[in-house]
Amino acid sequence: MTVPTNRFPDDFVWGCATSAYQIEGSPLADGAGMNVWHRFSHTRGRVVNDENGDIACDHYRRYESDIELMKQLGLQAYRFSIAWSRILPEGTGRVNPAGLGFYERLVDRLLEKGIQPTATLFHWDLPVALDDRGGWLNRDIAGWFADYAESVFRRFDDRIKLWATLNEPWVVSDNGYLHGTAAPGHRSLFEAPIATHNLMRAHGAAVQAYRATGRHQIGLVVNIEPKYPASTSSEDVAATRRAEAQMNRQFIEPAMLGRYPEELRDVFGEAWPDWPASDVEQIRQPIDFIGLNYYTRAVVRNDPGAWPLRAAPVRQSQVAHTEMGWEVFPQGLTDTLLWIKDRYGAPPIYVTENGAAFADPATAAGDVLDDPRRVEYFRTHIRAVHDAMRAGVDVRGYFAWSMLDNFEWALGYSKRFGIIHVDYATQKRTPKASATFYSGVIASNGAVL
Ligand code: LGS
Repeated sequence: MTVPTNRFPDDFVWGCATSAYQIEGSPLADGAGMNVWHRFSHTRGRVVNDENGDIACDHYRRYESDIELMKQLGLQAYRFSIAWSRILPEGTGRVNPAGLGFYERLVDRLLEKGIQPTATLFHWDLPVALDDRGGWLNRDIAGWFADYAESVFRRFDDRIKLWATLNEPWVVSDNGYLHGTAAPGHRSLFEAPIATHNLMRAHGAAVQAYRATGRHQIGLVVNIEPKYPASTSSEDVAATRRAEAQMNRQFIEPAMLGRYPEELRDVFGEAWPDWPASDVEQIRQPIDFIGLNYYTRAVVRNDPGAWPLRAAPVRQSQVAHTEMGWEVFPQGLTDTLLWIKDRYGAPPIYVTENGAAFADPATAAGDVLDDPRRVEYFRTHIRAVHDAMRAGVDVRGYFAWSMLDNFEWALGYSKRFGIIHVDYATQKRTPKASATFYSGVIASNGAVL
């Protein structure tokens, strides 16, 4: 594949990404079951300002006008997630036709507008009925997930050509079961490895189900934050390896190579079991692409007090940071794409999320809200993708996070990642300069970068 010097290949796909609980609102409408993020955000003290996704961007009711906005931007693809609890209110068994109906209307409208729908099956909103049966700690969840996936594949595989099983399983295991900062809010060294393993078994089972029923492409979406040692000391180098194994390889490694990183035993100690070889075999299913979510890097030092990693990030002064406190480091995206290519046999890759939170001005000067730092973030990161492609990485598409400002999990509505501003009091959408910029990137296939 030759990549032109000043633009992207003709078949490169440009899109935006969102997730169900973060934008839809109406989480219990039309017979949906409750999900763990609903329960978590309705528990006092879990989310900043005790905010929740009850209304969010009201996209469940405004999807038609939102798709019109996507059309105006010139988006070629839209990555959204399907809420398991809308499809199967009890998590297993009975299918809720109204839940399928919402995604049916969404997908058909996207197609009408010439926008390719791309679906993620699990973006963290587990049905509470399943959490009450142990959730990701229950071995049976691999089968539950495969059954849910199959009912969705059956209904939509004729219209959805790109599927992802899980979004960022690291966040579920690490934030949800190890540190307790995400739903279901557990803090346990022993639970996290079990959650990891069952997430990956579920991924493998869903891919197997897809091979039996689906005809297009399926992959796994992982968050990767490249780790660089703070010094050349052997302690810092070892700490960097632990952090890198725990965040960056814990999930992709079993999926692609059929083994877990050695370092996980060093991180989790006796809490990291020996898994049956047959499980790991099931996890390693050939997949059609890797979805990469990239936001930042980390410079890492040894820190015996940091539980359980014994590693801590070192803030880089003098360089730009986003509102989340994350360093702006586009080179890390090029490095990560090259790393995936070299380590995992050059799979096709989609950048399934990339973006930045900044405090935007409260009001627009004209019709457009000015967000120069977000524009710069996109410009430099999209260039970084191009650099990797010039160096031989097979990147097929790029999805900006996010189409709309939305519910940023435990941070509530305090952080805005959208290229379109949302006024939560009125639900008014206002494009930011980054939306105009991204439209230009799409229209010129990257030539304006
Ligand atoms: O909204 C989420 C975005 C925002 O930033 C989305 O639902 C997730 O898929 C994804 O995790 N998202 C995201 N991740 C950035 C993670 C960077 C971690 C840096 C931690 C430094 C302390």
